Amino acid sequence: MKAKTYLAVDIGAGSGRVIALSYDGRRLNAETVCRFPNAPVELGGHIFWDIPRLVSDVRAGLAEATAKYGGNVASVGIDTWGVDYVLVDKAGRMLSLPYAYRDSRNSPDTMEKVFSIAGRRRLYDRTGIQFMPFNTVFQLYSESREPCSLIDFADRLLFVPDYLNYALCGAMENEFTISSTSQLVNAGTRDWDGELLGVLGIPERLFRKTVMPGTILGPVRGVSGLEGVPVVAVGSHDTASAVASVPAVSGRSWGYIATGTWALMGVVASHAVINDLSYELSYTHEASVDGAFRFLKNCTGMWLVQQLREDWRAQDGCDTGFEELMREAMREKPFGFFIDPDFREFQSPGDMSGKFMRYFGSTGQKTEASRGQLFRAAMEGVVMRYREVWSELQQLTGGALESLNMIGGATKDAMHCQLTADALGVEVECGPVEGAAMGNALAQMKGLGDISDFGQGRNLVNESIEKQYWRPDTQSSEKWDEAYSRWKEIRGSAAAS
Ligand code: LFR
Repeated sequence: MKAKTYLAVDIGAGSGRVIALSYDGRRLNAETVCRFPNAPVELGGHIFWDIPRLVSDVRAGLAEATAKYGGNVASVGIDTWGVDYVLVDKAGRMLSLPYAYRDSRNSPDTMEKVFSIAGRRRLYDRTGIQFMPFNTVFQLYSESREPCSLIDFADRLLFVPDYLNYALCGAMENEFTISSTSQLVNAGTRDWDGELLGVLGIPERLFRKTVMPGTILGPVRGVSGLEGVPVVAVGSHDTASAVASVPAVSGRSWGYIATGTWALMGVVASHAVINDLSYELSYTHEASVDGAFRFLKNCTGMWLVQQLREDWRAQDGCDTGFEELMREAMREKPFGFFIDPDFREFQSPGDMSGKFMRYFGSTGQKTEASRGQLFRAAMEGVVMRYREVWSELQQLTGGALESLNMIGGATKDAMHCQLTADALGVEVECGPVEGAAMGNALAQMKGLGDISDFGQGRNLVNESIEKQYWRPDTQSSEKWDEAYSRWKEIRGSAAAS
């Protein structure tokens, strides 16, 4: 067959990429066409996403891909991070740049206010979504309390990928997986929760019935050479696309970690698991590309080491690469320092090394640490949390998990993969690195009828990539057990202080 190319636009909270996924009838081959930065802009003490810039970078990236793949391009799909949104008026004009989810507006205080109106337990029982201060429900509540709320002028709410689709082809839709990140979709009806919206005073007119991944939205406009090529709604939430790419085909029940700035760890569940335990542990039920649930925990991923690197770049005026930093960290002794990666202070950008030092001080640890030690503490903290989540998942699924797949950018880091295997004591199957882009392409293929279902998609990814396997070092398991107990103690003391 003549090769077909699906263009996947995959944008994270730090950068975006256009990736060409070429299919020759047997394998799907990923090639990165271009990358562009995605940095929030600061205005009036708040941080916002620079949407006009993203629109022009996406167009430029697609034009570059078209120059290379020309007539082979079958379709285009866009995925991004979750929760953030654009409000548009009746004429389709953007009312403001969207707040970035790490903005200080999104604080636990707002969550408390929403709980006092909607009820914490009721909110969970209806949506099954993990409580995170930046969920759209809390952001919209903040907006509605502004003295001059943009909601009054808004006709529609479009999540960031919905808006980019609109800019590219003129279709204004709310895609299902990205909508599910809002905490406004009912886990039972799988539709917008009208009662919840009513209680919170958020107008229902902002939302439309969601469309599923694979829906053809309309032809590309304004990119020369691509006119007429369809834009397909994909798993527009990057994590939905990433999870769609997990090449789990062994028949064993599997869990996954979708790695990047975040680490999303969970299972795909056909039914919601909303009960006392999932509520207490605050597990999420975002939507999968095929309408099932991504029952998972949002854990802090590479964010901490990205921020440490950023600090040091600012201090030194030059950038040290990840490999170099990883090597420095590997030379340090294990378990010298402990941090809780989900500690609240660590969630906002800036001065991460200072924040680590203050954390060490307040939890009775040494307050002098080398860069290698800081980096190592971040990585070990991240995998300690994986270990905890893995055991919670076993509990929540009745001990059913037999294997673990890790996908996404951070599977390139040997240290990360080995530490994960060691911390969990399980073999970790890694790949694809380009998880979100591959999953994005699978939804395009589904929409165009090139695969019949997403199960076929997993098989295709499995045929297309070289997986890597990381086995736990059994010699060190006792040391990990001790360190894990110590890590929990320290985390407890930080929470108490
Ligand atoms: C990962 C991700 C997570 C989401 C976070 C914020 O890129 O999409 O799934 O919780 O970003 O939107």
